[in-house]
Amino acid sequence: MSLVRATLENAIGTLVLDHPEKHNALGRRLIGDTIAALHDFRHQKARVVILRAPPGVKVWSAGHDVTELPRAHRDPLGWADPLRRLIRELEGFPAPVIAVIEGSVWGGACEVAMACDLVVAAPSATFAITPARLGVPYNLTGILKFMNAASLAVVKEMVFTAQPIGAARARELGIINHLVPPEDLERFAYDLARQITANSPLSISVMKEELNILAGAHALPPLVFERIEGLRRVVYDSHDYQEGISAFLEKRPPAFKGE
Ligand code: LCV
Repeated sequence: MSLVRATLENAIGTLVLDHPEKHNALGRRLIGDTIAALHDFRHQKARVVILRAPPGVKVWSAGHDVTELPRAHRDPLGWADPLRRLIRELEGFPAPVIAVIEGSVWGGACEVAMACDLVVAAPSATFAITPARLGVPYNLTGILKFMNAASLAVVKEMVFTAQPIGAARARELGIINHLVPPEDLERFAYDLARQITANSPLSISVMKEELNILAGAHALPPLVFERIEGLRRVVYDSHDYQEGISAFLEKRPPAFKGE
């Protein structure tokens, strides 16, 4: 049984993340179902996709499924990781994806929301970037996604504290496009979608790709890239990484030693 519900009407695809038992934790099954639905929408030439959780949820997504993270000595966010694949699918989708958000958004799910083209959120939405809470060395394209969504100072605060920020502040900071009362959220999102479907899908598709290419256009000398990857390896090879994952799974606060 699929962990997502996908419908298509008037060229607007609706994709509902629906794994409440794990708060829509982004595990390989949920991500696989989401990617399959996106492929289906692409085939059916959807002109907009709305990505949401069921109305009224307390948690939009709890982020990467921590139980599926490697326990040690492997990059937890490597190229083939399901979360990385989902991010690339969202950015590569040939039409705008609108994230409609109620409830809390954690870790990699923040990147998913920011990989969408527009974000419409209710006042209940919160956003927490959590790698530091788990001892995870986030990957470069993910960090760049955050930097394209907020100022450097804001990204540093969110990454270093791992604390949630609220919807009103996220709106102020431009992380979300619109802050809408929950009772108006659905109508608002579909009105926005209809504004987009009324325009040229070819023109929008190429401008989405241009914008994403330019947003990711940061020259990085191979030496610097290799240094970053070496530093990230020190982290995911560390005791702290294993402690962060174990503490989460054992439902206790982590005791990081900095080694
Ligand atoms: C697996 C989960 C999860 C989960 N994975 O309900 O960005 S990075 O680098 O950090 C990246 C690696 C990443 O995204 O990591 C994940 C970051 N996510 C978080 O830190 C959020 C972790 N979850 C929570 O803090 C709580 O679950 C929230 C606040 C979301 C909801 O709390 P609540 O008390 O309502 P539970 O914690 O009881 O969760 C219900 C079940 O879902 C599991 C959790 O272990 C529990 O399973 P059991 O019923 O078997 O105990 N769960 C929640 N989040 N990310 N499993």
